[in-house]
Amino acid sequence: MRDRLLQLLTATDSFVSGQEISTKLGISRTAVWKHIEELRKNGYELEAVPRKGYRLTHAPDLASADEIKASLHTEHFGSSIVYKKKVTSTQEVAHELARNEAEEGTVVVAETQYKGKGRMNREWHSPSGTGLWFSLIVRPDIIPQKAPQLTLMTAVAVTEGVMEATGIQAQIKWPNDILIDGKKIAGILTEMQSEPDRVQAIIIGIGLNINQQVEHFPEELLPKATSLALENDGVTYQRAVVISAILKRLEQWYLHYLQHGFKEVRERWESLAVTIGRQIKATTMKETVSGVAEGITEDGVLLLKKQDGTIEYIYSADID
Ligand code: BT5
Repeated sequence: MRDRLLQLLTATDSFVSGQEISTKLGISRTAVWKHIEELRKNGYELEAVPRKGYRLTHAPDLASADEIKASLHTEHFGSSIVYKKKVTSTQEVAHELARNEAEEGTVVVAETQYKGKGRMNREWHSPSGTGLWFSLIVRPDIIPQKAPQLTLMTAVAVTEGVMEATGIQAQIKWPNDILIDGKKIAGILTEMQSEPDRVQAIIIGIGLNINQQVEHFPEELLPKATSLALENDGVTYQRAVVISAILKRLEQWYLHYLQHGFKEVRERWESLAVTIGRQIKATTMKETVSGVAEGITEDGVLLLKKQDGTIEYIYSADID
């Protein structure tokens, strides 16, 4: 009920009458008033004028299920949202849900993670109430070898979602970083539950720095990380609106991918990537290789053209 009420109030800058709310939500005028009071207790500011109705003047920055649903325009991504104040990692919660048959499109979102993780068990810094730390469960009918394509698809969706919600130009760094002006704003971690020849579930984890100010970052991250607020003169964003934009893009790209395959995802990825066409250094588990990033393969493998003209296939590495 609360998400539908919020949807009505956020859809317009002007007043919504108590009668209209009562009719649209199928509840009494007294119930409307009670819900409005409840919103006020949660930090919403509403103007109430007799015979005109209610007008939302301020919404707090919350990323709970109700707030997200109020701004969400998807078919099924986010139709089930599990919201937690504090978790080890949203990936862990989502894995558990996926093992217990959670439906495709389920989203786990947390205010903070105390064991937020990156690739290869690196740490993901997730200070409370500042960013978006969430995991999405999908169940594509694909072979496990194709799963890396979903990391690249997610990078495209996050980049587009960020640009749409904020107007700030973002770029992709292979394979899973989103950058603004060369600094990391988001990271993606895709993990899989599968049988030998079939994917059962893919858990797409996304960490996006939104409202952190300088003091929220540990010193070692400051030179290489940023937040949307820092890129916007310290002015903060509504996290629910940003996640809704990302989920919308994710759903669109995912449906496109299932229907038409990886080709257009790959083209879009290459057009948004900073890495392509540049001289880079790829540090893999066993060596460091330098060359020009030529593009990616159908499987999301990075193609690196070395000075002697030969092509090196980079499956997993850190790029400088
Ligand atoms: C990633 O790994 O970039 C994937 C991060 C995925 C995080 C999400 S949050 C929701 C879900 N639940 C989880 O537990 N994880 C996912 P990688 O490419 O390995 O980058 C990790 C490195 O990024 C670290 O070693 C730091 O250098 C840096 N880093 C850590 N926290 C950061 C932050 N908040 N912003 C920018 N950089 C960060």
